[in-house]
Amino acid sequence: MMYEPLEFSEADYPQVEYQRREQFWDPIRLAIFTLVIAAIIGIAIGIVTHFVVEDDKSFYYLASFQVTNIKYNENYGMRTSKEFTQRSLQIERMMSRIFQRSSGPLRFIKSHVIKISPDANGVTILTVLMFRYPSTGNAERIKTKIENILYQSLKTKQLPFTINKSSFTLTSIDNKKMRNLLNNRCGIRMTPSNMPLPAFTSTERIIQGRETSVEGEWPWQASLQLKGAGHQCGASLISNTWLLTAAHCFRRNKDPSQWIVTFGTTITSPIVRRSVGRIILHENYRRETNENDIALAQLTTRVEFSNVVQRVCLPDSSIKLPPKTSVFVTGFGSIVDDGPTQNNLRQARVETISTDVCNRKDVYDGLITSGMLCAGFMEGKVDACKGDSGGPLVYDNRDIWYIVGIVSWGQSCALPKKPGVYTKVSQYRGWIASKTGI
Ligand code: 4AZ
Repeated sequence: MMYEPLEFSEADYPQVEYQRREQFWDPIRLAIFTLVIAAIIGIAIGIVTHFVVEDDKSFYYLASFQVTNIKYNENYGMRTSKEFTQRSLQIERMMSRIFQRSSGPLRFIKSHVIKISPDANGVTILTVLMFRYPSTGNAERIKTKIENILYQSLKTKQLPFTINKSSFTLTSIDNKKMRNLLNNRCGIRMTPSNMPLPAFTSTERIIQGRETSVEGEWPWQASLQLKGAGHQCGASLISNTWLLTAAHCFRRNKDPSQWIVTFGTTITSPIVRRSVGRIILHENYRRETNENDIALAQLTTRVEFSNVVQRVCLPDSSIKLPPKTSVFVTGFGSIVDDGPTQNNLRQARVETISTDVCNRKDVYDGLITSGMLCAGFMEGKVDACKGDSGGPLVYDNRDIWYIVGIVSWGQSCALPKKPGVYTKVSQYRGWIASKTGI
């Protein structure tokens, strides 16, 4: 997948002047050389001890407090609304200001607002707070430290929101409770050491190039394979047993017993493998027009969620992404038109394109219907391609990922004015619920 231009750079071969050995190894050079090597070894030992010996543990808390200078807005009730997202970001930024650079071994990792509710004096904020502390720490004692830092900040720091000190409560919670609070744990990426994997790592990676993704970065990505024929399509995990994919993936074969599903970042050594028990195609899928290109596949046995296998969140049917919103598409598809499947999972950042623009005569000339969504770039260059079909187009809302599209079709790959066309998941929210109860 992820068709991106190859960049050829002309290598400059420096002219190397070879010196004679006796001249090179004079005593001064030897001394400098020894010092440099010693410094490198010292730094290496320092890095290793930092990671091995400094045995920090994560501590999670649920904080609740009143803010008296925010008026409640009814859109705060919907977690994907612009109002909730913006307010939450402001609150989270304030929490960073309060807890960052606090002295001692307590390290603030992040906060995540989970609820803004109405209150007689303004609003009540419910937020998860994550800290790291040496494993010798005790949750109750750390709680006192956190409270002290907060009370100190209320006195000394100029904060944008007025926190009612007497309303502040802090409860220690475990990892499982924390993940359940964060959107019932869908759409969350974690590193192997149980730290949240922030969105910016992916963006950085794309700017640098077209590296394959790391384990746990896209934990809902699955590969749909036909027995004897290998990878055919991508799919996304939306519960312990259900996968969302494209209807056109089953054109060749609709028999569930002929399909297997794998999870993990490579095709050849998957972390989890499952058989398929049921395939449900959209009743109104039309291969001539690509309309309603959506399907569900149910695994015969459930998968357990972990840091590397996780479900993606389904968006509310009301979610609206403005044009040019950054979204990511992932898959094992080819990197050139008609090329082979890739063994390593790849990712690409693309941007949503309005249906009006996508339906222009010089683009797709009216072929984009209300159940479709265009994403890519008008100049081409980055796109999904053959073999990425059925896979996810995801949107990051404050480090929680939502599946907004399913790779469906396009004229060739990465051509100018021919962006990728995706099934608009929000349009099928009711259909998914009617078949799966999710
Ligand atoms: C395909 O053949 C296909 N550029 C998938 C995606 C796109 C084109 C073709 C989008 O499965």
